[in-house]
Amino acid sequence: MKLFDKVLIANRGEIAVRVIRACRELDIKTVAVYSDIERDAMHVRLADESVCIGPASSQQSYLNIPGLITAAEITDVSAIHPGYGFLSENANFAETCASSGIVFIGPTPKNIRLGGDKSRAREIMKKKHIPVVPGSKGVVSTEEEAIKVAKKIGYPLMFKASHGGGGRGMKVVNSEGELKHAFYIAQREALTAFGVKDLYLEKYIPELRHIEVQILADGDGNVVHLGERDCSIQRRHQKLIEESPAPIASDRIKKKLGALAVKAARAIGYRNVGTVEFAVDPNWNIYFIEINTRVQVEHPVTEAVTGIDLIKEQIRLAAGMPLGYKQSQVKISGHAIECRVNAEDPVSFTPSPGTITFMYPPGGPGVRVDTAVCAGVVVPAQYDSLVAKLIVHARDRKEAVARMRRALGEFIIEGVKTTIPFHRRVLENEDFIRGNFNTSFAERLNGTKPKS
Ligand code: MV4
Repeated sequence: MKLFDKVLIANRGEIAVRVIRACRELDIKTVAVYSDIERDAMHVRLADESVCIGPASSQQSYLNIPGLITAAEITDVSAIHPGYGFLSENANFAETCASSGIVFIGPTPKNIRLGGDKSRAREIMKKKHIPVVPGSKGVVSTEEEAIKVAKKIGYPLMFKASHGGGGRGMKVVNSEGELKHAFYIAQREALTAFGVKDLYLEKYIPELRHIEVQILADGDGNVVHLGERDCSIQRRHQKLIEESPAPIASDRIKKKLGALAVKAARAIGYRNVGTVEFAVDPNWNIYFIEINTRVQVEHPVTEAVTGIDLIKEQIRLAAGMPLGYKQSQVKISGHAIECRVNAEDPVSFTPSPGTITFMYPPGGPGVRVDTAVCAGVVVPAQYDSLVAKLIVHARDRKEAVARMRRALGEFIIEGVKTTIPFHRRVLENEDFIRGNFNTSFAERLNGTKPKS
């Protein structure tokens, strides 16, 4: 049975290439879309057809809903895959696809809306007895209300934008004296960045591990999890290294994370591919943080340890196929690590766009490189700076670390600065090797944050 005849990929770069590969293996024809400056991009060359959707600016191309729907109509596709970023978590886009008779390869608009409304998601999880960080009941609309909540939960605490994401619009408050100012700053930031000023409060957890669980759900109430990923190595909310399983975590903690994620997905009637994000404190207390309703950049580490192709599953589920396996059939095998190679200065992380003059990607046993660039290609300044994802898989974490070190040693990119030297330093770090790290690790390594 054919899932779809033809799919349009509303994205660019390595994720567009990744989706095209899945479609080709499923015998589905592909349509790439591109902006003026990406006429010769790899995703355009690899797709069966392509359509120019506008000028370089994302706003006028990859985020242009009428342009994308028109491209889908003239190429007669039956579905659209949004990738990550851009329109992947835009409920209006998912709805527009549906009303145009096009399947949106992702969760329902309702799922996406709830994922985007973090204070409401928090309240739903509380009702289902999923642990959340102590904080406000729903949004805090006034400074007086915030002070009242703060008196109850204590300092430090954190304002978060209800409709925020990726860590933007968050403000730590250390005392009542700071609260008023932080409230108005956070409110203004939320309004300008997300168009909604709503804030909620949470007790601030220092030194946390960011651990997320991959879930799959069909429309018949079947939900499975595919284990967890530790994404604690990040800087300014940009993840840099992810791995699966989570290092050091006991089997009991991993089981608990998986069960909580499945419970969370059921609580909201989730379908398709998603991620439940948790904060894990130094005492291994687990708190629900938010739910991400897209396929994530770091999905390959989960693919490596489960052997499951997440993009194919996404497409199958969107076509209405039931989940093909039960939880007991999901087996985690070995250990996988991903390093994000960005065209950025490896110390300051400032973008380094330009022409790649030479590139030699690593290979050999257990090595995967997801990229859409090669020598001679321009890394544009207009989009995110990710140029390649280097993923290794080995029998255990020790071997995965050695394999990643070996692969990073082989990787040559010239013409633009990259984060490869940063990754080489991390892979030699004693604390990283021991699995002893949290979200402060990258800043400390670069000397920008003292050890408390
Ligand atoms: C937190 C937190 C501490 N306490 N929530 C960042 C991403 C977003 N999804 C959730 N994030 C956090 N939520 C509570 N209650 C710490 C983070 C966080 C973080 C905060 C400030 C600076 C860097 C950070 C890196 C990772 C996570």
